[in-house]
Amino acid sequence: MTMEQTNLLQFQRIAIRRATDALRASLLFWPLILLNACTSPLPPPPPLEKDISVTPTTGLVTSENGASTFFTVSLRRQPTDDVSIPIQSTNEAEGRLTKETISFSPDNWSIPQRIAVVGVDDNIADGDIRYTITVLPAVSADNSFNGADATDVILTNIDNESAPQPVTNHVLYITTGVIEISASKISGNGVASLPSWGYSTDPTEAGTSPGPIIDALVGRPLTIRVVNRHNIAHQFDIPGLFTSTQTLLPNESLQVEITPTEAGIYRYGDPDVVNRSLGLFGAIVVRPANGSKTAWNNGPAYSQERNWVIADLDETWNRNAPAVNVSRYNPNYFLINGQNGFSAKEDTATTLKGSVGETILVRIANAGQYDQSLHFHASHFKIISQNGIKVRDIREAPSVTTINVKRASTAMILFPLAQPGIYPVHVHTAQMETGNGVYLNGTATFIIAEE
Ligand SMILES: [Cu+2]
Repeated sequence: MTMEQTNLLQFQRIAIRRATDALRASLLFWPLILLNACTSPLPPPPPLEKDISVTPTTGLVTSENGASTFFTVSLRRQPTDDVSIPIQSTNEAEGRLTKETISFSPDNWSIPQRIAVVGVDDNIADGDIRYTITVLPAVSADNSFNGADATDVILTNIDNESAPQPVTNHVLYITTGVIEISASKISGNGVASLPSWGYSTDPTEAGTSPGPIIDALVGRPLTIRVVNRHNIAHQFDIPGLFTSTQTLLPNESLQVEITPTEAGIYRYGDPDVVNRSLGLFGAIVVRPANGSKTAWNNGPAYSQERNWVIADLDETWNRNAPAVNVSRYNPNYFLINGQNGFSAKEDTATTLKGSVGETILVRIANAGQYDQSLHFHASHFKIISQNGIKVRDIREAPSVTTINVKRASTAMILFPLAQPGIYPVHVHTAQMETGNGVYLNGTATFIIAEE
């Protein structure tokens, strides 16, 4: 089958001899893959923006206390007819304009116009938020101005609520638990209860795997007391933040005292790979000291965040623990945040759900023994850090559709919700898309973008 510029919109017949469930499901993804692979010709260039001057275009600040600022718009030559330039705020909850259109006539064209932008207050500790005043293409009967699209203005609205301070004293109990695997709604297959090891914050409760996400701030001391309520010895570490050779016998405890210096996601857990595979892992999320919605201090901004702890699990290890055959690890479950695909696709803490135009920071920690190559449909995205190493300049980071999160590593990506619709995120290794052989019950979730 050949797709070309000239026949892109024509349907082509494809004969399918025997459609298995897997093939039928993957055919659903076909149109998306084709759309990504094909390009359309560039439209003719719009009139040059240089005839309309906007200054400044960056560095402007408003505040939730109501502080306003302004930018100046001027024409560089006389038009033959009236020129109107529509303007819009991309975020009226942070900054608003006092007019919607800038108008120049052949008489007043030489007088620059000052455009005020006013900071808008809210009662949310949402940090300093970047927004844009979009300068839309000019409308004029003078064809040499009509469609001229000047540069947009980037502003920051300073927050006036202090950020909520996360709890700084934590206790994690090492204990046992159960991972519940849900069934396919269509076939009813896949349900299972898998014994696991995990962490709990309450000594009377079962442990979860992953353990609870611990929130922390750069520069703020954090303590975690780890108590071994399990019947064998364990250790605890946080690669990049804390190492210890101390062995915790049953009922012994260990005190972690750290002050994080770099924002990001860190994996915590048992440094022994067997104990980790049986469920002893979790994540710490460190945010910038000022609580702003940026990946790190002065780093890229986001509007929503998600944290994914992914892992693989060999059921025979979990059922026989601690007597596992270390030379035979054949994982048959692949989980995001302890959930199989059918659950993760509906879990609001996991799905990338939001409005078109939002950017979601996804922090990922792979606690498993296998690399996971995650493919995001719908949009290209930027990988902004891997294993704590940040990209120097986000603008120069390549736009990709897949990230390979290596075993025992971490990564952060910025995912833009660019177009409305529901799209899959899935792993690009066939077996990892399954939960004990049930297709689509492995590593998978959804991107859900609303208009
Ligand atoms: Cu894919």
